[in-house]
Amino acid sequence: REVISPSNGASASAKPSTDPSAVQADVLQNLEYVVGAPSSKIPNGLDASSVYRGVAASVREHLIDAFNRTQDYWSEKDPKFVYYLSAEFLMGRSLMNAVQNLELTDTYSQAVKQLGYDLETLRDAEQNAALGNGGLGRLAACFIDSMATLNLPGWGYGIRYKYGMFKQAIDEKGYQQELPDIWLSNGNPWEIPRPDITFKIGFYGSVDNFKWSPGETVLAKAYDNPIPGFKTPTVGNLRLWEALPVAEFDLSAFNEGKYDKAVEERRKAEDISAVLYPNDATEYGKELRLKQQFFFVSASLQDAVARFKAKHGDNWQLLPEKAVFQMNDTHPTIAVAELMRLLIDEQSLDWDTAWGITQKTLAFTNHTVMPEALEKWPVKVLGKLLPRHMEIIDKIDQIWKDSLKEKVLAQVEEMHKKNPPKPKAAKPLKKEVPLAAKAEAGEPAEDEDEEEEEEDPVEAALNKYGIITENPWEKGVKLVNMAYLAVVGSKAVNGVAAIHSDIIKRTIFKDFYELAPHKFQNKTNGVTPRRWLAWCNPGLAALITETLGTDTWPNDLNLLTGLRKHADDKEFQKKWRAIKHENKAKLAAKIKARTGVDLPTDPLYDIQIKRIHEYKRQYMNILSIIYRYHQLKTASPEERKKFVPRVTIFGGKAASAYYMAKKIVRLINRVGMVVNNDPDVKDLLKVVFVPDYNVDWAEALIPAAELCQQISTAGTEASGTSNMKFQMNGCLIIGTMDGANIEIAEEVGKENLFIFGMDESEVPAWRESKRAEWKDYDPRFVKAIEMVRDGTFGDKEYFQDLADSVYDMKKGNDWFLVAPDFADYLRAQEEVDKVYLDQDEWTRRSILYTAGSGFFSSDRTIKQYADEIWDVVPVPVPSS
Ligand code: CRA
Repeated sequence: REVISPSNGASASAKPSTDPSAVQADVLQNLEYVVGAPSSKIPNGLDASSVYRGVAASVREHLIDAFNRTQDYWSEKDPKFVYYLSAEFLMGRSLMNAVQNLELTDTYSQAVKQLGYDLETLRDAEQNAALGNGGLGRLAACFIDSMATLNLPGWGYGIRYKYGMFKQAIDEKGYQQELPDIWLSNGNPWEIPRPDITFKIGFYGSVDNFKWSPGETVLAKAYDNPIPGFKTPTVGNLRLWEALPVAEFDLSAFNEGKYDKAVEERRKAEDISAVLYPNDATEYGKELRLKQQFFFVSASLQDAVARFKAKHGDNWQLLPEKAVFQMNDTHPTIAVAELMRLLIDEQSLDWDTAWGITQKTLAFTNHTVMPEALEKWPVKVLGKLLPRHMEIIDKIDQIWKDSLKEKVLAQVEEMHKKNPPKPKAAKPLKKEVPLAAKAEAGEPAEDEDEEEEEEDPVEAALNKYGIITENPWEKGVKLVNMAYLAVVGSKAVNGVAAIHSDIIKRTIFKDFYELAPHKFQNKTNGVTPRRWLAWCNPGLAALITETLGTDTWPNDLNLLTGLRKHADDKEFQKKWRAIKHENKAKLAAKIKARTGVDLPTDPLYDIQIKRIHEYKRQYMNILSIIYRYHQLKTASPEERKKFVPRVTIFGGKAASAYYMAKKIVRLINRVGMVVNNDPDVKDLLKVVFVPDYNVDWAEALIPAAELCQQISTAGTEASGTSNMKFQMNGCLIIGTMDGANIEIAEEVGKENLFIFGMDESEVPAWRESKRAEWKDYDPRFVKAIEMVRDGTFGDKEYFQDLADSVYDMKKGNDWFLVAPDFADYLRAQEEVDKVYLDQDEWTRRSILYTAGSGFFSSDRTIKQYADEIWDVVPVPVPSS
């Protein structure tokens, strides 16, 4: 082995070298002086984790070098910046992404090879940064990747959670277990601590004549995470905040022997950035959560405002020309009140001026129409934690309601003209609550027997659209509707796919839309084609580059349309298929290593990976597999021969308090245990649940998938983003006309997807009336439910209420339409089998999927945000 001695290599002050020998020397130096590996052990005798840390420390030098150049340049040019405020950034691993984005893959591969390692092995030594739940958090990660790649001046702002998304284990009985994610235990080479950048964050206390005296104060300390763009010297920034006590240690308490009290401050402060709430698309409603939200929002706004002030003094009217804050769902929406507070209380602006600036500086993205996920804070809780903000919100609400009055009066008069008021108002219908909401938000207080007081219709309407409203399920309890606050305080409001942006205008934000239609926009989600195609599927990436004759497609994904003309080419199809097969084999090996299950590589690989949720209908998928199993068990030898072999893979975490989701996880695992061990089944059917699904798993699963399940009840999945990742990797979709599936169908041709089920316009009527009369259960559905009930998969008792939830209308309500969609779902599944038998046709479609995926690059999404909402232009950093 050739080993270059450290002294030949990098010098402390020089720019990091890209020559493999010098890089190797640099790695050795970092191993010795950063990792602390004794030189006697280098290069042999070191474990992969240590070598990984040495390599990461070396890559970090390249990142920091370009990061400093970028940030200095932007600071000097002073362009408008976008600040992406998000409670979640689901980054995954950084080593390979950094090396590849910096175009140093060959350099580092060679350098570590000479030390006896390969980059692939080192890659696995890295912990996943799982500071997010699911789609929303991963979207934020894709967005900052695109911002850097497009040279857009901008930063992400979030929380440096000490513990990220819990680790999921599946025990031998099939239950989900949650374990803490101690992701920082080996340090984090991808961050730069900034002990000099801190802000004070206040909570509680009192307000006297508009002056807030917080009762508790903590420090927010910054950590910068450089975000490399691809084929550009630009390196962006993700600034995450850690909570620390203002006073480190109470010495007098310590001296009195009160050790607990002495460290109490520290613990109380650290709690704020300790854990990520493991809830996806659901509200959690805990005071600590609100504390987290205000903590990172206040730190980020103070930081940006301070930077503005350092450059522009008190010229606050200029703020909207220099900064825009994008609020990622309702989690950061306290920003509306905090920006007002900063401008009024700290910078002495008057209300109207501050309000004008705020409304031009903030923008809001809504990610869901699930009522339980639209955060509403009790006035009591918000008022106690943030008394000054509550005052500000009160005033915003008053002004908003005043502006509504005229419209509401006219509506009521109109209504009275058509329908003269009856002497006694009819009792409102009981609000129907999806099971998910019941499980996670707790049952609403029922006070049905109480006589309803007659309400003034104007008051009632104002209550409905007010930012502050009465809780419909709990009399006398007032709530702050954070989504409404965001809509009123923002210059733009967007949904995340065409259908979703349309639905929010008709439903949750109807009145807001009618009053200010110009605010409402659509920004269909996208994903970064670097991580989700070029890096995770090197085989396919190489074939694409060879076929298109260019390697620039990851920056210009519409070039993929050039693949269309090869879709029918048999030779090309063969190459395409071979790559898929190789990816399947790699995945099978990984699954074998992690779960012990042996998977054949010839069957159709059918994958559903996403958070476990009733609306995503993993339950419907497993019911169809249960039925398939039944068919296999009862098939004649002739029928068996016609079976199209399938490997069905699931992955996803259930929120720890989500009762039904946990049962679904268990059911899938139990079905797997039975099916995979049944000698009758052989290789015709396999059911695997990959434990601890995360970004890393996704990078292995998606390139191997041939069919993916995007089967949410129409109207419930705002967009979906795994659908786009699968599409890029040539995976066919079985799905409903929901979220971004609709736009994918437009790009690929609807006939090339396996579409089934009710569409969005049919769902409400079904829920309201048809369901009550419906008796027409498909016998195959009845059979599958029976098998859940009769103990085929063990634990009869445990699964009864899961069965009831879609079948027994007295006990459940099948809110997500599993029963009525089931027959059409099976029809689509049969169609899948039929097409899979024709491998050329399957491959033709697969090529068309990838060819039609250009629109779903997050570069396109971010360009649209920049042009249509942010008004931020690229500022490319000159190459040094
Ligand atoms: N759960 C939506 O449900 C969407 C992502 C990103 C979600 C997905 O359909 O693709 O956001 N919503 O836009 C959400 O988190 C709070 O709401 C999601 O990830």
